[in-house]
Amino acid sequence: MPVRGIRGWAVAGAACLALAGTVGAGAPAYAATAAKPKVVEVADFFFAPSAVTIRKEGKVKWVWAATNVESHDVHLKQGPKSLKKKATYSTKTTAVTNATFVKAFPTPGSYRFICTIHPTKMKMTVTVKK
Ligand SMILES: [Cu+2]
Repeated sequence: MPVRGIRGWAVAGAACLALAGTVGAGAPAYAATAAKPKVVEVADFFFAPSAVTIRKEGKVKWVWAATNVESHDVHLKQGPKSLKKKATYSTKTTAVTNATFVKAFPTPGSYRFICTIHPTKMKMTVTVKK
């Protein structure tokens, strides 16, 4: 009986892991702890959504819209004071379509992004929770 009891707990634990793995349908179980990036569309002439909140270490993925006719970039206008390597939070080039930009955010705080070509129209914020 004691042996059966231990096995019972092991099965329950495995079931929890399996459940966590189903969050990203079809994703391998080992990816269960890696959160999917929040996707932000880079369009003519807006970011959508214009504000996202992620957990510390979370990621944002900017995806340029296929319907764009204008060039856009992603540029960090202002980030937390403690942020290192601020420059890596901006794209090095502009793109019209067929571009993505993925960035991880290990430093909590508020990040303001703009498109340098359309700085008054295209603004967004990323809030990284502690
Ligand atoms: Cu733009």
